[in-house]
Amino acid sequence: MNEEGSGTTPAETARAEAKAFFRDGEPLLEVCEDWGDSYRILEEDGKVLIQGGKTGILYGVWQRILDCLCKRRSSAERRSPRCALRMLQCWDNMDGTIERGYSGPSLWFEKGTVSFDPARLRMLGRLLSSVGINVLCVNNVNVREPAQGLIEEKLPELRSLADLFRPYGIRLMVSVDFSQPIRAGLADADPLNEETARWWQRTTDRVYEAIPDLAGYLVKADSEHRPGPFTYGRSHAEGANMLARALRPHGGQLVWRAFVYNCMQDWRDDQTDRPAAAYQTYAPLDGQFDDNVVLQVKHGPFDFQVREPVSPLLFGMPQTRLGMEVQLAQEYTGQQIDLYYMAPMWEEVCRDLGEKRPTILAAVSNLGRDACLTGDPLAMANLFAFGRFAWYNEARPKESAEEWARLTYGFTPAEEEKLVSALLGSRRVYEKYTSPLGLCWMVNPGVHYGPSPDGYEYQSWGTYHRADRNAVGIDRTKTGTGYLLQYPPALQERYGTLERCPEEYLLFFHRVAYDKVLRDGRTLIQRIYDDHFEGCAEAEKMAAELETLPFPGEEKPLILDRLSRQISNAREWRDVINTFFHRLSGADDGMGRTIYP
Ligand code: GCV
Repeated sequence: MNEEGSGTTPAETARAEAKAFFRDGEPLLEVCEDWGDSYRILEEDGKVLIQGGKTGILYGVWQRILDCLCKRRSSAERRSPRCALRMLQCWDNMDGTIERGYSGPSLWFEKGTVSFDPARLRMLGRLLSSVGINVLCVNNVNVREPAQGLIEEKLPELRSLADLFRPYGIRLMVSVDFSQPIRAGLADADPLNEETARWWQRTTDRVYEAIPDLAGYLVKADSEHRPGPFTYGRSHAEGANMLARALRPHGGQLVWRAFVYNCMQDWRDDQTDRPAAAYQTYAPLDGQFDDNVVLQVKHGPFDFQVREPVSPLLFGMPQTRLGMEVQLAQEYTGQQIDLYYMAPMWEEVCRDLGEKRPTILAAVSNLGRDACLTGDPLAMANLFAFGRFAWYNEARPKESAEEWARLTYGFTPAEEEKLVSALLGSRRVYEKYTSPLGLCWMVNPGVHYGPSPDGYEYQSWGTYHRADRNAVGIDRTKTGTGYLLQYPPALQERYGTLERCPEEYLLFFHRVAYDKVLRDGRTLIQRIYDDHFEGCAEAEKMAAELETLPFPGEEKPLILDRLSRQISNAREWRDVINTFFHRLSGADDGMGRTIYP
């Protein structure tokens, strides 16, 4: 991307981008005041007219550019985004580190201050707006000093970021600390204390004087030791509404995360079931949140595992504005070393949600200061696909992978086919060598990369598979923890019996004996062995295919390095997990392959 095209309003940016890209054959642009993010592209007698709202006009220009690069006609339909809020949430700390970041340091924080290369951030603004992102939350949800200052003494620094992204139709959001009034000298942060509410109102008024179009606040409360309303015996509706009311006069949104569970569980306690926690906390509060609150729910009930069923909370609060959170940062899914294209996961979740498909989406960012922005250049496919998924109802994983590959590399059709099929198969391959059949949490604790079958088994995080010499998995049906009952009846039916439960979720919902014969005729233990052997072999094959592709000079070494690390990782997973189950079960592999004693 070059630097041309940065205007002061999105419409000016749209004009500059169109001029720079189309040069002589510039399309006509017409701003329709009340169209918002919508646009329409009309082609007649060789002339092109793009009509769009104040931000929609920019999306229209990006789409026209994309259509031209993909050598296809533009649709004449008026297009509106599926999601009004298409948020990228960055877990950047002000010391420059990124929680769960795999792409180098923060692009805008360094040594406790806001510090950035304006040209690079303008490039980023173009990139994000070109995929349709319209909200950027700049700091970690775990708000630690000095990030609290972003809405106080460091407000001018926050403003410099907002000014920079505004021309691209991107509004800033900031993560705030629920206990922040205490930092300012108040006795407590009780949401029902009028002093607390007044403090937030004053502070928020000042924030909006500096940044009138701030999208709002993001809050992680009472989660993993963060402060929250529970300290004062208040509900999360009371906590969220107090903040939402400070934002309301300014049109701001309060995004409240529903990632609440007991992270101090005793592993001996088999009654507390972490996946059930969010629903237990929030479903009773349905209808109590103000209408500028968004309750942001992770797509699965655990925490971005390789495969999880859809979170039941996404069905359970019809009177609440719900947003769904996905994670582009590959915390549990290969850390931007192993290839893992995520769009098929989102499609699967939305398929199960049916008409409850969310219209507010947030993604945890996978960006950093690395030259290619995403550590692994191929991880950019996830950001692209997320933007398309949030904007276009009909965006499909395959289509997004093809578009991204075409726009990025301009390969021959055969080469493009290889890349797209690697992307589309990558999730299943990763799942097979790490955690097939709904196994979760066999990662190394803390870092979350590489195998450690018992690493989380005797810890306080509620993360158990409870493998013993006879069986593995947790019964979450009504004969077990009862978690299944949080789902609507159709999903209870689907997940509730061994016969019907999709195999990918088997050990998530059921406790199964190793010698149980599964639907495909193999025993559970044989499936565990087979999946790990196959996943590893498939990773090797995929790497061999990708190595033949003519990636650009600066990317090739990065990609090759990651492919070879992926193969080592896959072999380690295969051997560690198979050996773990072999030792426990005493069952030999029916194929006589090497399992280390
Ligand atoms: C930002 C997981 C991650 C944490 C993260 C947390 C969250 O537990 O490991 O790093 O904290 O999710 O989503 O809040």
